[in-house]
This record gives sequence, C-alpha cells and structure tokens, in this order.
Amino acid sequence: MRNQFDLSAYLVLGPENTGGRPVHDVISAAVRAGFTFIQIRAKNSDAREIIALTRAAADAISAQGKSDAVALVINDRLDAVLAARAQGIKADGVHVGQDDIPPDVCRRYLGADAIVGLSARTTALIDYAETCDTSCIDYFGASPLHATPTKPEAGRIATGEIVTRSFEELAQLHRVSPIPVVVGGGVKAADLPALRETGVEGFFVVSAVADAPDPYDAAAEMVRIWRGL
Ligand code: TZP
Ligand code: MG
Repeated sequence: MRNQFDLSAYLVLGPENTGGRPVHDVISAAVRAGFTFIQIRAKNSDAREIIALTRAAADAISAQGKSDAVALVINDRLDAVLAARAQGIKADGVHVGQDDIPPDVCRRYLGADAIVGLSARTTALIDYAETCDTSCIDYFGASPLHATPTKPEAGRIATGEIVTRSFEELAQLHRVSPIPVVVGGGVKAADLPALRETGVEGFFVVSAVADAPDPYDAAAEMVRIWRGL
C-alpha cells in the first residue's frame, strides 16, 4: 500500500464525530462518493473498540472492492494497528503526531509496506519539512486551515492563540516537502478550490463529512470540487 496511496480526499473519524450513526456507515458513504483515504481517530475508545471500528471500516472498504485503492490507517495507536493486523484485518498503517510514538519506531514494527503519516507541528512546519528525516514517513498532515471545534487545540501556541495555516504557507510547504502533504482543520467545500491551487496532494476533514446531514452528498460534493469537475 505504501507506494500507491491517494491522499486526495481523506476522511478522519471516530464514534464521537458521527452524530450517533455507525462509523462504518459514514465510511461506506464517503468511499462510495470517492474518498480515497480513511483514518480511524477514536480518542475516547479503548483498544478493543478501535480494533472493532477498524475491522468494520476494512469490511466497508472491501465490500466496494476498494481495499487496494483506499488506505485505512489508525490515529496514534501503533498497538491497535499491530493487534488488528494480527487478527487478519487489513490496517494499512498509522498516523502519528510529533508527540506520539516516533515514526521510525512505527516503521520498524509495521514493516516496509505500511503507511506512516506524521502531523507536522504548526510552528516551524516548513523548517521541519526541509530538515527532518522523511525516509520513514510517507506523508505530512498540516493543520489547521481554520480553527475548528473538532480539535480545539489544533494550532494553539504557547500564548493560547490559534495560529492557522495560510494558503501561501501551504504552497511553500508543498514546494519544499519531499513527501506528499494533506491539509485539514475546519476545511469545508468552499475552501477546496484555493487549497487545490497550493499544490498540496489532498484535504482531510472530519465534520464536513462525518457530521453532515447526508455524508454521501457532502463527500461527493467535495470530491467533485477537488477534481475540478
Ligand atoms: N487534526 C488537525 S485539525 C483536526 C485534526 C484531526 C480536526 C479537523 O476536524 P474538522 O471537523 O474537519 O474541522
Ligand atoms: Mg496524536
């Protein structure tokens, strides 16, 4: 999966984001609408629940014959990825932040074909992209484009202020980054034309799809705009 994933339309979600609807139903709708990448991010769930969510997600992707096209990763929990894999679930990798288990350790445990994504810290993001060792990382997650209630701490600096990413900065990040970049944080359909212009490889969303009245319609609209259709 490592050499063929598509970051363009990336859904992040857990049970707390779907307004009571089953997570796998929202994933099904998004994948049907053309979403290309799924991350299970279940901050209030224990390991068993994360594994169950991952199994249901993998089944939803497989039911559409898209297991080789749509990547499935788990936020933070290297242990859950390993456990899911041990149970025969197709979990493609892990997404970590800079305070989580280091990407090189994830790589060592998951192997050469796994996807390891990293959220780059908001400050000094571009310096980081230019200087860090990206040999064990497959993509960067950059955020937030806008302050977002889904993750209120995204972009918060020492003073308590939220610092968002500008389109200029994202274009520069895209230019200097040796690996693909996906951008999220408050992203809505209306942001996509300008975001696309920056050259980044994709957008990620939680609420724009997971909290939408009709997740399929919301996802299809975003895919259509991103593809310039
Ligand atoms: N990482 C940075 S912002 C964010 C994550 C997981 C949440 C984005 O959620 P939303 O609802 O798309 O603003
Ligand atoms: Mg994290």
